[in-house]
Amino acid sequence: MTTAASLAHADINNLESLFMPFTAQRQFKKEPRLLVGAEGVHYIARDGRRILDGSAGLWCVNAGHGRKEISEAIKAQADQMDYAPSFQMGHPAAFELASRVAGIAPKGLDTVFFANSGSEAVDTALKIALAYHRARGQAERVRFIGRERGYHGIGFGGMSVGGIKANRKMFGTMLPGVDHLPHTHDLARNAFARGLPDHGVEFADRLEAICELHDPSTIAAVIVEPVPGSTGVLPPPKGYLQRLRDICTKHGILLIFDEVITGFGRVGAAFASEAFGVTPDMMTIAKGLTNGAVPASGIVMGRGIYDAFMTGPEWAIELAHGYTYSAHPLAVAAGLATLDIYRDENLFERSASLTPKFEALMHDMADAPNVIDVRNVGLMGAVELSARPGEPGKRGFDVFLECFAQGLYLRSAGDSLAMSPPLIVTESEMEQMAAILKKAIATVS
Ligand code: PXG
Ligand code: PLP
Repeated sequence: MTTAASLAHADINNLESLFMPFTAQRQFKKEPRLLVGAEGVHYIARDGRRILDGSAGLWCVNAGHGRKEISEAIKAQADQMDYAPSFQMGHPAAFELASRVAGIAPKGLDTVFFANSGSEAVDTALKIALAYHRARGQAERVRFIGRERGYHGIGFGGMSVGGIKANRKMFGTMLPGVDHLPHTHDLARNAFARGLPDHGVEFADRLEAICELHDPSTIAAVIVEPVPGSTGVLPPPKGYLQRLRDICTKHGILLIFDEVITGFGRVGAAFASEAFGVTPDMMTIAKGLTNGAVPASGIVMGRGIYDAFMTGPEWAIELAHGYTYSAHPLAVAAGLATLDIYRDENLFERSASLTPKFEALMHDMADAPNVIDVRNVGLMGAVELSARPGEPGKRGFDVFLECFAQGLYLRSAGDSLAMSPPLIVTESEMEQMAAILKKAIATVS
């Protein structure tokens, strides 16, 4: 039997067979950072050290690690029914999870399609947008508008609407018919803003110009993250998201919020759309849906979108799209147990109530060396360092390595260090995290 102990001592003489995702793997394989256990807000490293998890894994372990309620639900489901086909068949818990998600989603978003990753959710949302317009006789709506510095996963759709140069430049021509809004990161006017910055609502007006350029009747959807996470936590300027909403509504364009990171309490409410009071036509969810325990994602949409497909003969498939593992029983079991924890422990409210302390700790780093910005909203925040000349991202990476050496795992995004602790974190654990980060910034020159 494979035990935790045997896993911890698995053969690491062969690190070469694995091609690692988004990793500087030659550096990694020289000095591997291996995790073998996790509990609460800590990882256990292979050398036995306890490492604070400042990023909730990859922004997904919102209820903290080692939740028995979740692992037991997964085990029970695996024993009862390991797999069930999701095409032309169903299992009850899938319907239950959809209605539970609808129950916490903003009013009007009441129908859920399941996929397995954020990337799949994004590509699904884009396909639903195209098919929705076509079903309503607007087949000419084929363009998508994304945003610079946006991250929407790595499928061809998500990469194309995404706005991260490094993620695109290796991969050729992308989807046709995609344009991008400007990003809203404005250091000159908004550096060290607390919460939503005051300046930049007018960045949304670029959408009007883009609509004019392409003819708005050719645009299917606009997709943005309410708060871009991967490019270093960029809270939206006050009024910005509402302005995007108004322009989309005016032109009959679907507005998609990619809530893969911002969903499930990250910004002090169930979803960012609730926190900011702006409701999209669809939102993509993943990560916190199952606390990261089993891959799962979804697209939450208004009934009007679903109904638009319910036209042909009743025996015919209405949406020619789906995944072998849509609503996988283990993922659904994990999702239901996760939503129970969020409810029973009031974790979305907890995120909101921890926000002032988190904000203070983040902004306390403003006077550390090389810090050019601090940003925060809810329990997501970032410290941005100036880039070393000719080495963009290297200083941030060095701080990441120093933090890990000092007992803190967190994400570096270029020269920004992003913090997004599990929502169960205590104030004193947040203090420990911030102290390590601040010291690491000072140590790494
Ligand atoms: N949309 C958004 C907004 C995301 O943040 C995805 C889609 C894609 O999800 P999947 O499950 O396909 O990875 C994401 C994922 C980081 C980091 O540290 C962020 C993500 C994934 C891994 C690392 O910035 N976001
Ligand atoms: N490739 C092949 C050969 C398949 O048969 C399938 C699904 O049946 C897929 C890819 C898609 O896999 P998934 O449904 O897990 O996305």
